Amino acid sequence: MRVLLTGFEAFGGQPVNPSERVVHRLARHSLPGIELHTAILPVDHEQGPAALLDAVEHFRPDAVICLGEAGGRMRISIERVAINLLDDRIPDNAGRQLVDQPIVADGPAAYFCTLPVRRLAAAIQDVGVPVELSLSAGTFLCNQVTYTLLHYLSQQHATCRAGFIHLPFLPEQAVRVERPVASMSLETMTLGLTTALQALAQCS
Ligand code: PCA
Repeated sequence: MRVLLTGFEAFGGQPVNPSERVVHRLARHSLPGIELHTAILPVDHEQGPAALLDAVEHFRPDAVICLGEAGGRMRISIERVAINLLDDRIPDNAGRQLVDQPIVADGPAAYFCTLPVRRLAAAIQDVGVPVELSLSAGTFLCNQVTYTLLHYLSQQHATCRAGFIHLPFLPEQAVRVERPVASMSLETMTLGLTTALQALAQCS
């Protein structure tokens, strides 16, 4: 099974993004039954979605898992839906702040992620890593790339499964935040994602 795994570069004044770290860790593992391709996406409303679609067209994966940071979440969050809305609380890394705009004019209101989300969550939980299913990927880049990807795959009538997983802060990020905030170690996140990839390969 060919899997494309993506992360995002750092944003919002943080020095790192846990998703980029996890992608780099997983790129070094070899997992039975999986041909893994990776990409790091810019936090940029134009270049981020474009880089993801380029990688999909280049690698022709059977499944895509996009990763991103959701500082403040307590668990690995497997997203179930992407909505047709951009509404930024902060600017992207190119300084653009988009408010109340559709991602695709006249596109459907939402797409469901097509990964086997419950099976992935059960597998991650079984190895002792905190995980949850989430009904909101937000209205920033993570939601935008997911919606853009699901829209593209739907237009292409592609069988490729796709979805998004948000990660908590790393401990080194949480210590920089004044209020008490949850974090998860890179080792624990990597175990969770390795387990998710193995579960995905078993579903194919
Ligand atoms: N998280 C942001 C964008 C990049 C990232 O890692 C989000 O949740 O939209």
